[in-house]
Amino acid sequence: TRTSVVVIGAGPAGLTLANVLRSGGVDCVVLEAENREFIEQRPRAGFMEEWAVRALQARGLADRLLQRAQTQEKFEFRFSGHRHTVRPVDRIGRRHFVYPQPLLVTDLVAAYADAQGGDIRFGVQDVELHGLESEQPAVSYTDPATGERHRIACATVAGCDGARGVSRAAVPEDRMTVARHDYGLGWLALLAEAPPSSDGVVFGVHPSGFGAHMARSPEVTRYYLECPAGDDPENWPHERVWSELRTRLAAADVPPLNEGRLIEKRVLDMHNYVVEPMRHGRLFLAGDAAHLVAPIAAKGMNLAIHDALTLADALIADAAGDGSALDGYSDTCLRRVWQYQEFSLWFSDVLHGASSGDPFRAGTAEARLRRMLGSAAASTAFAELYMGEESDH
Ligand code: RFL
Repeated sequence: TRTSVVVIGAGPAGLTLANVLRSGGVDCVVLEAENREFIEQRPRAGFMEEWAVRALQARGLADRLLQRAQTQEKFEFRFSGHRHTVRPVDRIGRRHFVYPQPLLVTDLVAAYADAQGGDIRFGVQDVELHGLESEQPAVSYTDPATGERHRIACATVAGCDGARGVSRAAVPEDRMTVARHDYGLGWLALLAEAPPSSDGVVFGVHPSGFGAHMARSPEVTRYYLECPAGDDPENWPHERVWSELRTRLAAADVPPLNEGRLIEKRVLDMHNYVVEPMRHGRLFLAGDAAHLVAPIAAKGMNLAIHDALTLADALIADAAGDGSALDGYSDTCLRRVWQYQEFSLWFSDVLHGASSGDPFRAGTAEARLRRMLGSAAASTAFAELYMGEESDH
């Protein structure tokens, strides 16, 4: 077979790219290692920045999202027994949309495969990339049903296969740099079958560790607890989780937390990386395949969507004879990526200083918090980054 673009990976990056390419008249094939049910249920992100929602809306990809997503207009910091509310919408007029990633993935698969009749192959195995530095690259894979190898010739390969994919590994080591940062700590990521206990995000900054509460839906709430990197989720039985959450999210005059069954419990080691450039020959990397940003500031999916829209527009222009946007793809994306990485690092210091065991870090972290809460300018600057940079998309 032959197509213009082979998209490896059906996460937010690959699916956004495939939808926009197809509407723009560029044919593509999507290869996904998992099956459809699996990717439509994999729990992950929840916050979408407003520009991303508007950009998907402009391309007809946000109908269900706009019907179902809640918006998040304020968040709260709790420390030293007090609560402090920030309302970014009052400062910069932007809000977060709360839309769980599996719902977005479900909508994007339906828009591409069902509504547009796009070609997406699930459960593919042993994906390999070929001839990336030639004019005739190709991608091969094993069909799980028949065990046969297939090869798709193409003009462009889009590596959208996430942090553990194969695309990045296809780039020779001396052709890219990988910048890494390890926070040296973990977050226990929890989903509780319990209604939210607050109508916004709550960040608990506490000497025994950071804790967070994030509404996901009327029935489900996401919580995070700072823990040692590499910790075993089995060390966190139900009672310990709820007792730590009560401690770390405590403040005067707050209602008790709504407790419920824990339906997800996994430890995320907090680290970041950035691959530069995000291109090698005819391979373009997008989303987590190119850069991982620890979920501290809820940026990963938003960056994935930004890359995908930038790449889709550039490939459509390239097909029409204008390759300049494609040449600028990596630089354009990396500017936003580094802004968001820097913000994550800054925010991590604020959230984890109190529990670092280092009184100097604890002091400077509290100073940052107080500045952010006490100064309109500092609070606006925070809101602009937390709510996400504006975009032309
Ligand atoms: P994905 O979503 O990982 O999709 C990659 C797809 O590629 C497939 N794949 C392969 N397919 C074929 N062949 C191979 N060899 C393959 N290897 C892998 C995979 O099965 C998968 O379907 O990457 P993408 O599209 O770049 O999207 C990135 C986002 O998923 C990620 O950045 C976010 O989930 C990060 N994140 C958050 N981002 C936000 O913007 N806001 C949030 O609130 C937020 N919360 C989170 C998060 C990530 C979390 N985890 C689990 C790390 C909360 C958590 C707990």
